[in-house]
Amino acid sequence: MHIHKPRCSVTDSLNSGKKFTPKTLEDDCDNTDAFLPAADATEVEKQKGCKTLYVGIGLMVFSAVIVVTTVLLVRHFHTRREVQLKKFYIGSMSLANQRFVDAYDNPDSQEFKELGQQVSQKLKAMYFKMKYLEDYFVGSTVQAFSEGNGGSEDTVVAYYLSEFDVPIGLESEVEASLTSMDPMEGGQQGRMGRISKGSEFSSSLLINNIMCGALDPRMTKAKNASQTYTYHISKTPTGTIESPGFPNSPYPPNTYLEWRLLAERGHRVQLEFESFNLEDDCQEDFVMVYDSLVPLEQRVITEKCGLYSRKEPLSFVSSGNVMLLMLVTNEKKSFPGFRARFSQVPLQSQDCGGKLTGLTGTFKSPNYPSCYPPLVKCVWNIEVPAGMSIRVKFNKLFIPETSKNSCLKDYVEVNNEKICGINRDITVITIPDHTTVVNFNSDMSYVDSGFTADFEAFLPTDPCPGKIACANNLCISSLLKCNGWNDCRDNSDEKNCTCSSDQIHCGNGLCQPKLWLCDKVNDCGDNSDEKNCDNCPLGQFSCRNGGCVSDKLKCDGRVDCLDGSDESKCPRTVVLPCSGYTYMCKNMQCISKLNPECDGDEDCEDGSDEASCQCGKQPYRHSRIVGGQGSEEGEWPWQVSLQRRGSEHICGASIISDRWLVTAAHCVQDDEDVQYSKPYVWEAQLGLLVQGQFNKWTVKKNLKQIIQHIGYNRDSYDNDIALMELDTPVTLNQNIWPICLPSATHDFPAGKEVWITGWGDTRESGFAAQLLQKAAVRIINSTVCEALMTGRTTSNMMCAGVLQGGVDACQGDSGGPLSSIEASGNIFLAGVVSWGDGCARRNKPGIYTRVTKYREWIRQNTGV
Ligand code: 4AZ
Repeated sequence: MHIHKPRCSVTDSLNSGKKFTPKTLEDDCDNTDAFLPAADATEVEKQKGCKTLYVGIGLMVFSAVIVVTTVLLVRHFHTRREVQLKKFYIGSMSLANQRFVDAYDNPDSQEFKELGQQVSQKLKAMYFKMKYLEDYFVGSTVQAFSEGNGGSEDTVVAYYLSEFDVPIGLESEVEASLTSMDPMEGGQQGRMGRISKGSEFSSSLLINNIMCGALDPRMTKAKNASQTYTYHISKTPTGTIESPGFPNSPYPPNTYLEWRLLAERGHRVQLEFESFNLEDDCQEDFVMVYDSLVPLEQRVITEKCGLYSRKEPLSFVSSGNVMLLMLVTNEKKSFPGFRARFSQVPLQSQDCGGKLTGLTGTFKSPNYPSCYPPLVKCVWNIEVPAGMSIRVKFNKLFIPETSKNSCLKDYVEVNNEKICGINRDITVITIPDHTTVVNFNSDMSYVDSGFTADFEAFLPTDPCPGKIACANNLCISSLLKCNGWNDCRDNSDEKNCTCSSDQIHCGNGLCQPKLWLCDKVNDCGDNSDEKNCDNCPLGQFSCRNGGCVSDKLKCDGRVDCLDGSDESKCPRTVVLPCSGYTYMCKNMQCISKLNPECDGDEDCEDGSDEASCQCGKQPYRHSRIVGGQGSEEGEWPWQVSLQRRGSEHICGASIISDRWLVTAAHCVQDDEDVQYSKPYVWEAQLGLLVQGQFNKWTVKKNLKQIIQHIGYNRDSYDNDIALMELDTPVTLNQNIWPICLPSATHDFPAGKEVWITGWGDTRESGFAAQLLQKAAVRIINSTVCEALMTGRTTSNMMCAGVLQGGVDACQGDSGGPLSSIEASGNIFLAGVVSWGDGCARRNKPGIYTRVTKYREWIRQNTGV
């Protein structure tokens, strides 16, 4: 947004304001006193004639000064009020009784100019009837015309830009006046008002509806290039749009590009992104898609930036026969950009709504899992045999909502219940009738994937034949009741069970293994297994090492708990004697704060806690449509696949710098056939997602050296850590990036969620994964782990897993990272996959090398 240079030079009058201030006026009045000196009466008398003259001149000058000052003051205040902002508003108006002619596509044609002139005049006439608009209106230009897509054959839509010079402070009045031009009419029209009073205005145009909005200020930033391309899809049935330079070079900075897509009457525009990689900050570079030919804020279909994987459908459909794609870039970093394919689809081809009969059936929002169009209305009439009831299950739901649980925007409605939001779990609704109606409505902006649903008929007397009913109306096998697993997804199958002697009775009626008591994990779901675990009496603070100190000693700047934990989570960071519970800055000072690295605050005097924080960042914008455990491209850019040269994947590793990898010592242990400790045996594959699939972001590297920890014990797996040096440094990219190394005193508390990743076996004695897998597990209390692993763990190991079973690392994951996402968003290497009793067994966590124990060793050997 530019500040408009006012017509009267405001800066002049403001800068020279001193001349026109009341003080100057007083000064001038004071000067007039010099003409009336009263001290010498003779002199006064002697100079009588003169005096009259002086008084006359004095009065004239005085009056002149007053007049000039007043004029200048008035001007001054007037121009102050007139400090103006240049405001642009864009809009569209639908013109009834106008037949579209091809010449309207060409802004240089006589026809375009003539109709454009009429539209501009119409706008002027309308603005001149509105308060505020009349005073500040500068001019309008028509940008484009398109053929109306409604029922009537004869409509043309005009797209225009209107300019106003708005005095500062009156912006909202002008905006209100502009929006009052389109009074709300009917809920389903949303903010698109209608004006059907064309005959009121001077011009002969008849307006069906009009919509107007402020231009997004980000769009006025582009300084280098601005360009508009127009595609008539009737003439090019499908085509491709690429950002400039794609895929060979990054898109240019400071660019504003528009692609106008026009389909034939009775069609919609379809736009599918095949590749999408922009800067991750939508304030910098972004793509917008509009359900309009101009960037009207009310008609934004989507705004995108960042990186999207091919797997996620990024596909949009317009409500009418036009669409606008826009790319805006700023001066900073450039990324590869995008490629999108456009086509047109018949308006009526929408598979949406209809009659559904029978005992079961499925239905989904239009285009699922691609986005539904704006302004869509679907009605499904479900009818099951008389006497039966209906159960509707929404399996996935991606319907954006504006405010919490209000479903004011888009929604699906069953039995008068509106459903919206993002829910990957099942939502079940039962209808005690044999018929029901399901509605799906989208408004004119922001779309998403929608939903998939199925329905089934059931007898009210037997809602779950041969099964048991969950509280959420799902039916599950009766064998699943009280099996310790949440099969209903609302835990109702695990309630009211009789707990056995080796189980704890949770406050909410669940039974959980006794071992899980006080392990800092909320296993019951109501935290009752973690209550009353503090051994300290009331008024005492529980130190992390189990000790107790008076509550008053917490955060007093002195270490009172033997482990210093009474000073570690305090508002004030203090310098303390160094211990295992303080953080050592580069200048060797030790500070009390727990995990201060990269938390956004400079806690060390020398700022060293925030000095190297580019590590551990996921450039990838997460996809939501991940049903299973597959990773996305670039999600774990430090993950390495260690392959035996010319053979297959053997172990994982983590990138810690452009030259060094961390892996497990047991991965580089020689056996009778292969000397795994030798660098030439290995090939490191970086930036890989799917085994065997290479692209421009993947890199294969040879190794220069392998450093196995000297204390590695092949029997106990103690010190199971090794370093690998690449033969040449790797160029980091969005899929190849180092993970952060935690300081020696970094705390990964029991219960914290951490991520395991790898191409290892997907089940015990199973097969290796092709696609990089990921799973969330939790850090397990060392005492609990020691008991579960029958004393085979050491302090150099840490345990993580899901004790219910089912989630774990396995053969082939060894050497890979245990990634911990810290509060700052940086990801730290908490562990290295080491060993376990089988895979994913109940009460058998995975065992990981505790990386904090090796921070100094890594520094000494690699300099990282
Ligand atoms: C392995 O053989 C292995 N369940 C790695 C991790 C685990 C088990 C085995 C943990 O590489």
